[in-house]
Amino acid sequence: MVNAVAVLKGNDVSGTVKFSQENETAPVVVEASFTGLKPGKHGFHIHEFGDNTNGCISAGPHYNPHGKTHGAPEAEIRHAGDLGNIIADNQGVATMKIEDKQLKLIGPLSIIGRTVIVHADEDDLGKGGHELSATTGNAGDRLACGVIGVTK
Ligand SMILES: [Cu+2]
Ligand SMILES: [Zn+2]
Repeated sequence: MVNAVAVLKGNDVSGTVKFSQENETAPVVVEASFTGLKPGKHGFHIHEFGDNTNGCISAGPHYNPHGKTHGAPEAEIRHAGDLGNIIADNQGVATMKIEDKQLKLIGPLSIIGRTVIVHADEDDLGKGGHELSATTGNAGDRLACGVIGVTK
């Protein structure tokens, strides 16, 4: 079992995202909770770099080790880092628990040391017809980010 955690901090938004993977072939369980969001959907991704030197911008593009286009979490063609949207309630609170088959905590494609980001806008899952749909889902600004680290 490998466990990892990211603590996200932004101006208004904060949250925690926990990851665990039982073994090399098991899906990764992702458990996220956020406060301070605007009600509605917010793009939620793993970005390539664990670098927050210049804030969330330094985390680079979506983690995409297989050179694919942006997509929905359940799609075959997606970035490995594409986790879709989290949905905030009227109090700005969002919680989510999913299992993901493309993320890894074990092996050369591990996401440990990379960055989790929550965005201002909805991720259109590649289907919005915007010029950014195929790369970012047009999810807008990076509201909060945190680097994924090993935990017990
Ligand atoms: Cu993102
Ligand atoms: Zn993507």
